[in-house]
Parts: sequence; C-alpha cells; structure tokens
Amino acid sequence: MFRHSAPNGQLKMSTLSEYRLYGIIDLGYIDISDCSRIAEQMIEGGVDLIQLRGKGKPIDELVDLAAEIHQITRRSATPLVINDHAEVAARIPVEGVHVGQEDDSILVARQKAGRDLIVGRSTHSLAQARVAEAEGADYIGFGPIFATPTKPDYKPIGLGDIKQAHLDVDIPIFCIGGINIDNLQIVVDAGAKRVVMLSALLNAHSIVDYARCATDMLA
Ligand code: TZP
Ligand code: MG
Repeated sequence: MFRHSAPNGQLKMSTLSEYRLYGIIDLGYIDISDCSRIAEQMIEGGVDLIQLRGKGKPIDELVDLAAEIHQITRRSATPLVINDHAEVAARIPVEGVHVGQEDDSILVARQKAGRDLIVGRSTHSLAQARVAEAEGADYIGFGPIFATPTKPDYKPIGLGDIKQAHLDVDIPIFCIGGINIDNLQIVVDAGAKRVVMLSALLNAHSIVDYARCATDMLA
C-alpha cells in the first residue's frame, strides 16, 4: 500500500495496481519551460502517475524541475517518479524513482533516496520481469511492445508475452513502447491492464483529451 498526503491534510491511500495510465514528461520531447503546463494537462486528463525523464540533464537541473513539477502533482496526490536518478529523490520529496536494467539496483536506488518510496524497474523479457519482482520492485515497465522513436535501439518484444507476464508477476505491470490511442485496444486485448504513453501524449494536439480517451479505454 502506498500512502501519501494530499495538501488538504487528507491521507489518500491508493495501491499502485489501481493506476492505469502512466505519463512521462521527457525533456527530449519538450522544453523545460513547458513541463508544469504539461503536468497540469496530464493530471486534468486523468493520468495516474507521472515520470520526469531527463536523459543527459545535470542533476541540479532535474532537482529544480522535480521541485517545480512536484508543486503541481502533489495538489492532486499524483505520484511523481524520477527516472534514473534516485539522488533527486533524496533532495525532493517525490514519490518514486524508476531504474532501468543498466541503472542502479532496486536496493541501491532505495539507499540513495534514503527513504521508503516507489521504485519501478524497466524490463524487456519475462525473465527480467520475474527478477525485478524478486528484487523488490514496486512495479515494472514491460516492453518496448512496439518499435518506438523514443528508444530506437531497443528491439520490440511484441504482444505475445503480455498475458504470461501477468501470470508470472504479481506487482503492477505497465506495458510501454510505441503505445498510442490507435493501438491501445490491441494491447489491452493482449492482456495489458496498464500502459505508459510518452510520445503519443506529448505530441497530442490536446494532452487532456488524449489522456481522457486512453483512460476510458483502460477503465
Ligand atoms: N522504455 C521502454 S520503451 C520506452 C521506454 C522509456 C519509450 C516509451 O516511449 P513511447 O514514446 O511511448 O514509445
Ligand atoms: Mg534508466
């Protein structure tokens, strides 16, 4: 159970498994000056969980940005997760960190953050999914399902293992990679309950409408 306080003092209790749509604010797609507005639009559209991804950005810059975005996400008690850099979570009270296969272990990420928080892991196979659960991840990303310009070097794993992943692993699974409104239904039909959308959301004409459509399809 993940517990966090809404600013009105009420304790909001949610399980990660209730979340359906995970949005990523990726600085490779948008300008730093747009981050707060995009976070607001994601929340208005019903995005359940937001990640800040800033590949190659200096830690101090990510710390400042995380603080700014957290002012927004905390109002609706939407968890904010920092990609790669648990040290940001040691300085800003964000709700989580996300680590890939080549990043810190789950344990090291928790140690660097210095407190109990959500730790997610990227996985690209059933074997990696099982290991991530055994290592104590709170959720996994599973993919890339489809080829994606966001991670052009990664070979897509396709739809075939999604059902088995849900049988093998008890922690929440967020399917990721090339997912958009046009292919979401086949991802759901393949067994997905939760998805990450990055470029599809950030490139949407209306992030609010796009996210609402996706959350309806995942309901
Ligand atoms: N990890 C696996 S695929 C991926 C990440 C970060 C990229 C997802 O981005 P998009 O634009 O939704 O394909
Ligand atoms: Mg990473």
